[in-house]
Amino acid sequence: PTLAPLPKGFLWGAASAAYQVEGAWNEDGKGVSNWDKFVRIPGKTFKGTTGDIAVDHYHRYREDVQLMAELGLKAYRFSVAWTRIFPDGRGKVNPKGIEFYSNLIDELRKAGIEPILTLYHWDLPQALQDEYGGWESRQIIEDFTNYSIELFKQFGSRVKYWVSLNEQNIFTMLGYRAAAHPPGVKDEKRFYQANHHASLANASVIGAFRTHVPDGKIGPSFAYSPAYPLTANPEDILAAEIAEELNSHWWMDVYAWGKYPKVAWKALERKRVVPIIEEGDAQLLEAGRPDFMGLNYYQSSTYEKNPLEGGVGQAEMNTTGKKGSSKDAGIQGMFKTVANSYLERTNWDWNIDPDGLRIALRRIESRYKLPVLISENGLGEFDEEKEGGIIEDDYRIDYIRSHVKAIQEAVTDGVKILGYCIWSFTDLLSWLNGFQKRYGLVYVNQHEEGEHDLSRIKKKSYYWYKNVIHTNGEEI
Ligand code: GCO
Repeated sequence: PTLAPLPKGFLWGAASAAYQVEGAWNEDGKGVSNWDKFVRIPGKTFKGTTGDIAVDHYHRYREDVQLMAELGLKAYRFSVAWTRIFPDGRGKVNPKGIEFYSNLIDELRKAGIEPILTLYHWDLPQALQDEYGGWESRQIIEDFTNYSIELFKQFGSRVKYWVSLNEQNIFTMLGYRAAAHPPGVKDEKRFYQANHHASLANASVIGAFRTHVPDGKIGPSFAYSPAYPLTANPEDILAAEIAEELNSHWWMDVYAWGKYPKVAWKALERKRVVPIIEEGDAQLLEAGRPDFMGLNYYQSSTYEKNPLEGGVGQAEMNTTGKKGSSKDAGIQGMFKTVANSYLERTNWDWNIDPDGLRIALRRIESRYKLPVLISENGLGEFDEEKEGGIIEDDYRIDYIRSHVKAIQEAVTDGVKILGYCIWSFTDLLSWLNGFQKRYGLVYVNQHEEGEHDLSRIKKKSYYWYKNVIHTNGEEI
């Protein structure tokens, strides 16, 4: 069947995050973030890599925007480092921080590129962690809201697309359940409580957005990995349903409706890990309905019944599969994550499943009736620079092509999709994997060791994507 054309004005984009690209970690009055601190703990990251320099976007943003313009990019998603705006998380604004993002936004707009601003992509001011435990305190709601309002006021007239929290499910799981990210905690109860505060902060910011940027659009970016049952055995089907509830609806229902899924709530109540809900929380959550669901899609997840159900810690945790993520400590004893033999896998052991993107989009449409902004999708691989500065990443082209096709199918199915941001524009620092895992359309000569001059080289995928944008997806 013929596929419906993508809407005019479709936001063909690419994305990044402050900590992963900027560098300049202690310049121009920037405060210390939780990541600045965490990466200095021996053994936490690949070869001890840090984002101190990252890919030096802070100093090279003009060159980077120039490359975006040449590509014909319609949108660029980036995040603001909270510590550049409020070095200690709150208090006095740092004018140099405002200046940097203001210049970046102007540069993008001059090039006809729509800025998509992410308020929080994991780099929390360390001062707030030290003072009151960051996301574990309800004080974070007020501080995150005030920081966001400052950005709404500064940039609201020039930026119309905003992402509130990036992958709340991942930063809370890896930070509080798997101890792989800061603050390095492994505790179910604390995880659910910190996550509840993050949901409240998210809703509070969306509420404030309505007053400050009435003509803008805002939503969270959720790392959704749709759940499949391994077989038609009803026990596997049930396991996949429970996984979908606990790993996805637990967040997306709260975003869309301000309510936790009831069946999952009951299950967690029995395990005594549900968060404490205070008076007024329900109203706050309900007032935080987003304009779109931001979807970060990398792969699907397959489940079977856990034969040891009721035991503790046997099942593997489902995140979007971040390497170095971890074993679960009990909740997912209700199901077991397994490999899907129908799907190929990347060198980082993530499955490649473009149909999963279509399924994810269809499920969001059916359940939440919200438009979707695909805020991340892409392929992390080892790229090799050949003689003469050539990077032939045909595997990335194949990956993106199949996912663009899935988007076209989903549009044909009736899903409303605002845009598609490839993760990532340039190569960038992988939080835990250094510079060996590359996602960019543009190669950056940056390595953990050896010579690196941070020069930018367009990959084969860059040229390919240029034509995709130019033909609005007709030639893929
Ligand atoms: C990595 C990860 C990241 C994430 C992104 C999530 O390797 O560090 O894949 O790049 O995809 O930060 O929003």
